[in-house]
Amino acid sequence: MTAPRALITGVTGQDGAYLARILLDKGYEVHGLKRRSSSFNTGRIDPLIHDRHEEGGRFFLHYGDLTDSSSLIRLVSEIQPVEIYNLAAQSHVMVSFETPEYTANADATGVLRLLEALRILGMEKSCRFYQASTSELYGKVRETPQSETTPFYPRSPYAVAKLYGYWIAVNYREAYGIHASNGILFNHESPLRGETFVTRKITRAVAAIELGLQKQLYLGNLDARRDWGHARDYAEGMWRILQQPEPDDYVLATGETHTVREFVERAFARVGREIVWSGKDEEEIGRDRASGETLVAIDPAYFRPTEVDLLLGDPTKARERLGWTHTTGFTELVDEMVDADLDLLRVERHARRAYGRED
Ligand code: NDP
Ligand code: GDR
Repeated sequence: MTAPRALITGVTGQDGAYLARILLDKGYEVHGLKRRSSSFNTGRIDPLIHDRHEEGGRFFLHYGDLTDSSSLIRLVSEIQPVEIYNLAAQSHVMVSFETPEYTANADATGVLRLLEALRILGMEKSCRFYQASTSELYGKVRETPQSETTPFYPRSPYAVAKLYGYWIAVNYREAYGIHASNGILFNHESPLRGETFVTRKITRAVAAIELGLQKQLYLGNLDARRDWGHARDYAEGMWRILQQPEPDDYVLATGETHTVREFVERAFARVGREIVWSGKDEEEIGRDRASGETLVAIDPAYFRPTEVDLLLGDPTKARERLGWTHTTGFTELVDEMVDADLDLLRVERHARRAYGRED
């Protein structure tokens, strides 16, 4: 029996790396779209890359870009996937305020380009489509917990672009009968999370402070609340969404919310430090109770022009229809990320010493 073929855009990102592994384990032949970069950008998927000179590999990478229709049409035509997971995006909310036009091109029009590729190639009935939608669509809080029926109110160029992506997937489903589904995923993190998202920024800083490589951590809004889960669980949910006989839209979330401040506290607790807060607003600081050292301070540069204050998802539909539920809770997630960053920084420090770059 030939292996089902999947195409993952954004395969070099956090979710792409987890999903590629899950699909390979399920017996798929996995094709990933990667962008050209001046430095290596496959660090997260290197363990999956098979030497193409050897027999038996089921994981293939192709150059392409969501802003380049012709590359998308050519790739979809050559690969003939039965499932496309569209994970590629300029995914940083704060960066989207600096690059709004590019963000719209990749995150909104990029979705249209892929769906059009399916139509142009006559693959409306032969290929299922997953769109990486987001809890950022809910934006300005009007009801909690947020479910598939909660109205959207996006609060950033990123979220507005994703709103287009959401609706164009729904429209192509209704207009052309494409099996296109949206996963409305709440924040999910892991040791593979990009270093500029708040969770990874915190766990990396905690590890660096613990190893004496950094003195302080500067953050923005400590009061934002997020529903944080583990990326591995959410990648499994993406696959389950595409296995449904009918396309539909699903919230994946833990149903628990925590502040950025709580994340900081747990991350430092993992290395045995207790944070005591004092001061207000931009003057607020977090001190180590034992030593009195200031470990956390505010840098207003990280405040966003418009913020999403509270995200809390209701995953009931995913639980009932997909049998999906998260398996990693908040504390376990934070601890895993801190431990992984400690390991990583120890290896980096060892390498620097070995090359004589550090005493
Ligand atoms: P990452 O930022 O880790 O990965 C994004 C991926 O998209 C990378 O592979 C990146 O390539 C690629 N990419 C960016 N722009 C383009 C482009 N123009 N053409 C082709 N590829 C491009 O994001 P995550 O893995 O965390 O998220 C995956 C998807 O899910 C994204 O669409 C994100 O918006 C969405 N999402 C994420 C959530 C989360 O909490 N993680 C929650 C809800 C939705 P490169 O490696 O070269 O930069
Ligand atoms: P988010 O994730 O915007 O929710 O988008 P991020 O981790 O960037 O921010 C979460 C919250 O933390 C606050 N914050 C900071 N954020 C960053 N990045 N850096 C800081 O120093 C800092 N200090 C405080 C933010 O203001 C915010 O409230 C993520 C992305 O993965 C999106 O692609 C995805 O769609 C959503 O999650 C769901």
